[in-house]
Amino acid sequence: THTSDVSHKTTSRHLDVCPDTPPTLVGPLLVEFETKRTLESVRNHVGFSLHQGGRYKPPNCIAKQKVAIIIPFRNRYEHLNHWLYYVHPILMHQQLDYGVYIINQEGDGVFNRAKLMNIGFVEALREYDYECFAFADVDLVPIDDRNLYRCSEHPRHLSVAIDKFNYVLSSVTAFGGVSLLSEEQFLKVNGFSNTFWGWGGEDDDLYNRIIFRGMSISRPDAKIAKYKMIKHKRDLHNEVNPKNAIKAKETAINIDTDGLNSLNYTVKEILKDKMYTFITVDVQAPP
Ligand code: UD2
Ligand code: MN
Repeated sequence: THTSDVSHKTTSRHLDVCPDTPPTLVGPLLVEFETKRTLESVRNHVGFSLHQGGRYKPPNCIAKQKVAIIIPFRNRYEHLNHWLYYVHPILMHQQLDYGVYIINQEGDGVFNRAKLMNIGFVEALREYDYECFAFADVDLVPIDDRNLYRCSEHPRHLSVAIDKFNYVLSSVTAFGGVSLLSEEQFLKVNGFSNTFWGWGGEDDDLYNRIIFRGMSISRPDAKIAKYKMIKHKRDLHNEVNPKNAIKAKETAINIDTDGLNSLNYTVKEILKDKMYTFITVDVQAPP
């Protein structure tokens, strides 16, 4: 009868695990940053399928992975609008169960990208049972949705071919930009170091940690792992720190004592939008 049909639909809806290759992918995408995008216009564009806090789950299958996207942030609102506009639809096409976490450094102290990543890892896990963590710069937008934001057997570097560098990988040990680690992999390396203040070195140190703990890194094919970087100058209070290059050579000395197990910070505010969870933190920057 009609009524039993309805109850069948609502009570015993059975979902299968999503396919390995999402059928919803489209391939190369058109990405441009000339258009001015307000947060409001982006929300109208992508907000309808998202849940509060920048959360999404594929409606017709069970996602292969639960992924937290962690974005280190301070005063890059224009970039953030572009990122949200382009990357949300990509992650949806990829059929991920995901959440977007913007970790905003409070104040004008020296920026600390790596520490913000560690904070994002801890704060995201407080909210949901994430298995995979994508540590992603706000200014990098993939231009091919086949570049899956999924963890694999080894830590994974996704930003292989960036327009700024003529779509050529800068070095075989490059690990900055967008990189993914499973919870287990991230715990194994004690996360990022917390002591890379200012620009540079923290990505190399994470790479060293991975090698030091007996893992290697993997990368998708450069033909699909393509990105555009939104043009920018070096930010104020994120000057190159020459100490960082030296520190990045001392990973073996720091890995056990400097990282997730020594992380100290204060959450100042947690703001939930449809498109993200925006967490403002005091990272205790040196005076
Ligand atoms: C490179 C790396 C980046 C990181 C950095 C050194 C690539 C492709 N990128 O990027 O991952 O290792 O060097 O630290 O290898 N940010 C703010 N506000 C600020 C400063 C930084 O939001 O005031 C965030 C933002 O997400 C930005 C990221 O930190 O994308 C990295 O900073 P950047 O874009 O200035 O560094 P860049 O492009 O040299
Ligand atoms: Mn950048």
